[in-house]
Amino acid sequence: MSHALPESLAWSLLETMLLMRRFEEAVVRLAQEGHFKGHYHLYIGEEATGAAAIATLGERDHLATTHRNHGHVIARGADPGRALAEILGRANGLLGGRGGTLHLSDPALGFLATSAIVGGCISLSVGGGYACKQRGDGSLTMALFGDGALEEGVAFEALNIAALWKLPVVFLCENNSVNAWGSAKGGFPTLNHAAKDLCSIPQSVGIPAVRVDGADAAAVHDAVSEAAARCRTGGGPGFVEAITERWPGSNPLWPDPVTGVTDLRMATTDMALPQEHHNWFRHHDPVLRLARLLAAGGKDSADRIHAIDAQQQRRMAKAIDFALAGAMPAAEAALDHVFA
Ligand SMILES: Cc1ncc(C[n+]2csc(CCOP(=O)(O)OP(=O)(O)O)c2C)c(N)n1
Ligand SMILES: [Mg+2]
Repeated sequence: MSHALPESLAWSLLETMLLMRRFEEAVVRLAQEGHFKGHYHLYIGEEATGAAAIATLGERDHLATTHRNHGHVIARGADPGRALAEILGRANGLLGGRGGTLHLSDPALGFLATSAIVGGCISLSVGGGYACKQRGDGSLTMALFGDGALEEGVAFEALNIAALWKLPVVFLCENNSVNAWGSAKGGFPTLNHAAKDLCSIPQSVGIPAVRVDGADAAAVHDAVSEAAARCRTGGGPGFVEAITERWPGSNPLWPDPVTGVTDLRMATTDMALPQEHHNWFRHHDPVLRLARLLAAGGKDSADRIHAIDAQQQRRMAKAIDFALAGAMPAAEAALDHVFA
């Protein structure tokens, strides 16, 4: 694998990842201010995986995702205002305010129904892959799921059928359990699996599987491109395990923005990194990591990074206004879309 991104791709991934990051920073703030209720999950720490993987997809491809979906929907190009409005349960949201954070998706962009049933998206993606194969147009379906999803029985069945029928499905496992507290320490639930090597699960049914550093956009892009190319030429499914360090704010049951609002000067200048969460800032924050690589280009590159960020922050400010201006769904619409 080359492990280097073409420069224009690196810049466009940074742009996507910054929008994802600023989006999540807005979500946690709006939650804390009481603009929506209920549990939610942030994608902070996993941006390089979703951005790089989704960048390999074409218009006709499908995606199926999970409870930790915000970044996926943004990376696929959904309108951040309508996505935020959906999380706030507003009628101007992507799904009319009926899906909320857990089912956030944009059907017009090829998202099959997003499932917060852990493992649900894996089986949906097999149906999507079957449809792609029937169409015979070289399209594929990508399943984006957490490591915990591999515990579910349906995951093994789905891998087996995809392998038997040589379906064009890219199974992207986002393993965010490195340094996760897990339920034992009072944190968010994480993986309990007898298999210590998660790649051995797809490999047992003959699906090629590779493990990459999920905070390295180039490594993810290489691995997913290879799996996708095999899918598109009839070679059957592929599996990529992208490993990321758990963002400290996603350790407690309720997200807590412990690392603050991302300050890109940590990548573009030699400013001292905060003592607390030093390792996160230095080694694991995928946005800072890509920004550091690009900032190595010198002052013009650093200026460009800040300009892109300012642009994404302006986009998010408009998105927040749009979402907060949205009305709640009308009471008389409560039974719309109810089939039984
Ligand atoms: C079928 C099912 N069982 C249990 C849950 C409760 N639950 C929600 S998230 C979660 C952990 C999921 O871990 P993983 O798939 O790795 O996703 P992560 O949150 O780590 O991104 C569990 C057990 C659920 N939503 N669905
Ligand atoms: Mg997980």
